[in-house]
Parts: sequence; structure tokens; C-alpha cells
Amino acid sequence: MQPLRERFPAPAVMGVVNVTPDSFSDGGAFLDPEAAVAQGLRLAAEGADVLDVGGESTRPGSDPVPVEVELERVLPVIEGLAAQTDVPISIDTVKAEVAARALAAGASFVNDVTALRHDPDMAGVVADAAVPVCLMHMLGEPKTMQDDPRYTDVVAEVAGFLAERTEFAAASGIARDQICIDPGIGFGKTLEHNLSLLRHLDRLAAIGPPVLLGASRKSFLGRLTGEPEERREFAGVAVHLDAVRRGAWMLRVHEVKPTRDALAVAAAIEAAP
Ligand code: PMM
Repeated sequence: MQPLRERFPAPAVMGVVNVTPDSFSDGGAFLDPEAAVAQGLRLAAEGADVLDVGGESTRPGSDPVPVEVELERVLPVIEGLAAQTDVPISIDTVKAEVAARALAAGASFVNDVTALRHDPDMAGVVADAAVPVCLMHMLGEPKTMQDDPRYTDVVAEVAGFLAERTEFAAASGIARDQICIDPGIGFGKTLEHNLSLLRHLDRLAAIGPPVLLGASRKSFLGRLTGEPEERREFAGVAVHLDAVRRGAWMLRVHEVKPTRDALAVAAAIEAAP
């Protein structure tokens, strides 16, 4: 398998396809499989390098979803997308069974917001399928993660966690060049924690694996701008552009076009004599 950094040269873009009634932002909009497939195809046409399909909301306060419900939501969407686009499909799940069934249905990338901690079978599923995996940091679990999260040194603690999970994944048989890491913006973090992680992204990039980052529409952008979820696009582009300059590799976004446009302009400036 081609190393992640070669297969998806930085800066890469992951388009979000949430098939949930209650995600951070687009919850409910694409619960109908046809609408979700159409949304994925639109993001692919806008230049997404990967499409991230998720059937369980991880928004603060959310409850877990039974495996059957999650499968019912994501499988038709993965099958529909796989039939109509060559853009690789990622499955955003913490459950090994959902990951395995999604991979069989056409997904080829696993995004686990618990970094292989939730399900003891997850590492084996990823290793056996020899697919890329995203290891994300989260303090606690979605139900309670925003109830007074505390760190002594958030950057050092998140970096230490991501380094430890990278070693765990490698020891589980997952190829090192198929692993990416993610600080998990908004997952058990205050506004200040998110900002420190963003400011010191270079320290996370120094761990080794490429850094995936998702700030799109998250509540800290609302705190900074006063805008509701559907109007945090400009703030999101600003964060993502800044993150790329500090070493981020792939950006997980709900709207691909604005991000692509911003990256194209930045790259043109960078290439100027
Ligand atoms: N954020 C959400 C869901 N999955 N996966 C990764 N790797 N990184 C993230 O930041 C991330 C994620 C929550 O956002 P959404 O509900 O709007 O998709």
C-alpha cells in the first residue's frame, strides 16, 4: 500500500458525509441515503480527496447508537458512493463490526475517534484489511466530554497520547505509513485548549504520522465569531489555512470548495518568486 503522504499529498481534504439525526452541524440533513450519497458526490466533485461517512454522532452530550442502526445508516451510503465515485471512502466509527462491514461494502479508510480504544477488535480489523487509520484524541466520551475538561499541559498531554496510540497501532500490525493522527478539536476541550492545540500544531506534526484536523463548524468557532453552525464557514477556512501552515496534512471539512479555493490561493502565493 502506498504511504499515506504519497497517496494524498498535503494539503489534502476530507469531505464529511454525516448520516445522523444529530451531528455537530449537518445532523438530519442527510439521513436519507440518497441525499447522503448526493452530498458525497457533490463534495467529490468539489475536490475531496476522501469522503468520511459516519452514522453515529459524536457531538457533545450525544448517546451511543446500536450497531444495527449504525450499519443501516452507513452501508447504503457507502455502497451508493462506491458505485458512483473513485474517491476513497472513510468510515467514521468506533465499532469493529461497523468498520469491517463498511470495508466490505467499499470503504478503504477507518476514522476512529477513540484511537482504537473503544473496541478491542478494531486494531485487528484495520491491520487485517491493511487500510489507513486515523487515531484521534478525545478526553472522556461524547456524553460528558465537555463537562469541565482539564489538562495540566494540553499540548504535551495530547501529543503524548497520540504518540502512545501510534505505537499501539504499529504493535497491532498496522503499517506505520498508514497511520495518521488528529488532536480532536472540540473533543473534551475548552476554547483555550483548542486554541493552544492549533497554535502548537507543529509539535503534533513532529510526532511523525501526518496530522488530520477537523475544525469545521465546531462550537469554538461560534464562541469566537458569534455565528451559528451554518455560518462558520469563513472562520473554518481561516483555521484550516492556518493549520496547514503549521503542519497539518489533511483537513476534515463539511464544505470542500471554500477550503480548496483558499488552499489554491495560498499555494499560488507560496510558489511566487
Ligand atoms: N469530528 C467529528 C467527527 N469525527 N473525526 C476526526 N478524525 N476528527 C474530527 O475532528 C471529527 C471526527 C465531529 O464533527 P461532525 O459531527 O460535524 O462530523
